[in-house]
Amino acid sequence: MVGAVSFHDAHPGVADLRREVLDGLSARPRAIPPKFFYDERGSALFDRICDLPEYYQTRTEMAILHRALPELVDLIGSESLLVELGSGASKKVRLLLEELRPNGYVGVDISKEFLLSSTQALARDYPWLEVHAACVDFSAGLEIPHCDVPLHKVAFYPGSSIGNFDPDDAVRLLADVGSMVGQGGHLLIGVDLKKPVGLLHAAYNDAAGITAEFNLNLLRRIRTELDTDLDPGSFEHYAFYNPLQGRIEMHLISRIRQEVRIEDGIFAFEPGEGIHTENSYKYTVAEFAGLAARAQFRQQAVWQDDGALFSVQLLQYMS
Ligand code: AVI
Repeated sequence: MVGAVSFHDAHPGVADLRREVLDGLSARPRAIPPKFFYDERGSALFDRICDLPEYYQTRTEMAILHRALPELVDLIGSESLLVELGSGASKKVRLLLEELRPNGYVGVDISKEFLLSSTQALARDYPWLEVHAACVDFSAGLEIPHCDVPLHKVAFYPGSSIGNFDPDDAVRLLADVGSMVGQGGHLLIGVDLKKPVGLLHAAYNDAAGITAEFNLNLLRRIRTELDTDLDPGSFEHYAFYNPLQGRIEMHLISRIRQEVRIEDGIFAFEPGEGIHTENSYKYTVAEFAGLAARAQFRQQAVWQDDGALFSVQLLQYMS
């Protein structure tokens, strides 16, 4: 398919949101999975986060990729199928497409609107490329269409989204990616590194308040899509680095004592009581090698910036 996009939709619907919100608020500690941040407004807010001065990750990863490209092309070779996980705005992948010139591209994302517009733009700008879009929640398994072709498979998972999974779930996801790319296949992945706490704190508590808006948007989404009396203004954003777990934690904290009705559930909150909305794990290069090895991947090459803020890692599946 040239100049057009084939589209596969397994987008989680409002029933998934209802079930996971009701289950998550009934559990202790209360938690709602971060995948629900990414409705249209949430994806747009995340794009704004990526441009914030405090959020070093996006620009640092871009610069690392730029420098690594010649070596990457040598290591990966041509005749490949590039599968981008969490493709969102797909800016970084353009660098790869132009240098690698793969035979095909599959964009995979949970956010339908962003996925469609980004893959359509790629199909328009690269008419030589076969472009597919798969709207899939890959945290629930990696059944991706169009991957059943005899080409060298390269998964691309930028942005350190792997950090949003607890380590055991991250290993499961990497193992799924391994089965998808097959023996000798590659995973090119962005991994955020451990660093001084002040830098991390600033990145998740930006002065403009965009990260707070992003976190609170989860409540706006619940308010819009479910039957509820929830007032997002009665909660506040709270993010901190937990050094024992090696992760940033984001929470939504109730400002007041209140009872919130969502569908037919009633949830009581004391002032200061919260909902855990996201973890963002940070790794050393050696720690991530250990995680990758548990999923049968070997670290083939690692690139990082001079300040050792972020890394881009080429992993090869060795099962
Ligand atoms: C998508 N993910 C890698 C981001 C992160 O840094 O964990 C999401 C995010 N949360 C707050 N700011 C950005």
